[in-house]
This record gives sequence, structure tokens and C-alpha cells, in this order.
Amino acid sequence: MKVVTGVVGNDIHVVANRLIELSLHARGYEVFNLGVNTYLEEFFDAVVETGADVLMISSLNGEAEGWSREVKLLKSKYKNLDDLIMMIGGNLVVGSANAEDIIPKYKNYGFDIVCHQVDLNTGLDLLETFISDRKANDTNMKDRDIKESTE
Ligand code: B12
Repeated sequence: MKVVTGVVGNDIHVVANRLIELSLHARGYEVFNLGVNTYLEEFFDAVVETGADVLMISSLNGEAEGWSREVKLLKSKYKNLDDLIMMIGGNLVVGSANAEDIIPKYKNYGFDIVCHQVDLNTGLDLLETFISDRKANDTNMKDRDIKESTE
């Protein structure tokens, strides 16, 4: 599976970004790391160019929300991104807030997996669960379609 990753906006916190790249490699993903200071358009352009399955955004400085509000609109301008798995993690607000408040907000912005102050390995486990749940769901849908077409 291919993953495009990077740090969104004017954010220069690079340490987690390097760890994300190394950990994804170790788990067998093909990684395209755009590094720090990456704009949303650059993320989506890279996803299209590489045919990535996952877009994994990191944000540490608390400014992600400003960028995230544009995600749905921008994504709708690109073709064939409906199946793209969108994930974001790091410090997703300025200061402190409850994950229970933050997660639905970011899901509403268009992210499938939201990891506020979640350590990387836990986040990558969540991604693996998401991928296997989606596969199981697709298989069930296909089985149902075959069954219906033969009835
Ligand atoms: C080092 C550091 C810096 C360095 C960065 C050097 C560099 N090039 O990387 C310098 C000094 C330059 C810096 C600058 C700033 N920083 Co700074 N910085 C830190 C610090 C001390 C450590 C960050 C770090 O590298 N941690 C090590 C990594 C491995 O851990 P991590 O970042 O927490 O990442 C883990 C998880 O968050 C998670 N994770 C991260 N991304 C993702 C993504 C996904 C998908 C998943 C699943 C998980 C995940 O996985 C990682 C490993 O478990 C933190 C405070 C702290 N103790 O965390 C503040 C901190 C991140 N900085 C902060 C701030 C505010 C700034 C500045 C805005 C300060 C200023 N006023 O100038 C600027 C930002 C400038 C900019 N344009 O971005 C705040 C952010 C506050 C917020 N969100 O509300 C923090 C939290 C400090 C604080 N308590 O206020 N900073």
C-alpha cells in the first residue's frame, strides 16, 4: 500500500514526521514523504501522482484546524479520490481540548481516522484496523451483489 505523508501548513516540527516515515516503512508501506511545510494542494497532487491509498497528515503546532476546513472542498476538485483513506494526527488544537470534542469535528472535515495526542504506533494500529474493516465490508458487499444477481 502507498502512503503520502507530511506536516501540514506552516508547521516545521520534523521529528514525528521522520518517525512516521520509518515506522510506515517498517510496516511494509511504500512511503512518499513530503516533509514539513506542506500545503493541502501539494498533498492531493502527490496522492494523484503516486496513486496513494492513504494520506497521513501530521500537525504539531496546533494550526491544523485552519487548514482542515478546506479539505472537503479541495478534495472534491480532484477525480478518483473517493477511496482515499484520510488520516490526521499530532496536536490538533492550540492548547488543550478533549479528544471526544476534536474527533467528530475533524471527521466532519473529511478525515476517516483522527489521532489527537495519540502515539504513533497506536495510530498505525488504528490504520491497519480501518483497512481490514474496509476490506471485510467490500467483500460482504460483493458477496451480497453476487447473491442478488443469481437469485
Ligand atoms: C522540538 C519542538 C520545537 C522545535 C521544532 C524543531 C523541528 N524542526 O522539529 C522548535 C523549537 C523549532 C519549535 C517551534 C515551535 N513550536 Co514547538 N515544540 C517542540 C517540542 C518540544 C517537541 C516536539 C517533538 O519533536 N517531539 C518528539 C516527537 C516524536 O513527538 P511528538 O511531536 O509529540 O509526536 C508524537 C505524537 O504526537 C504522534 N504524532 C505526531 N504526528 C502524528 C501523525 C499521525 C497520523 C499519528 C497517528 C501520530 C502522530 O506520534 C509521535 C510519536 O509518538 C514540543 C513540546 C513537546 N514536549 O512535545 C513543542 C510544541 C509542539 N511546539 C509548540 C509550538 C506552539 C511551537 C511554536 C509555534 C512556538 C513559537 N511561538 O514560535 C513554533 C512553531 C513554528 C512552526 N512554524 O511550526 C507547541 C504546540 C502547542 C499546540 N499545538 O497547542 C508544543 C506542544 C509546545 C507547547 N507545549 O506549547 N518547536
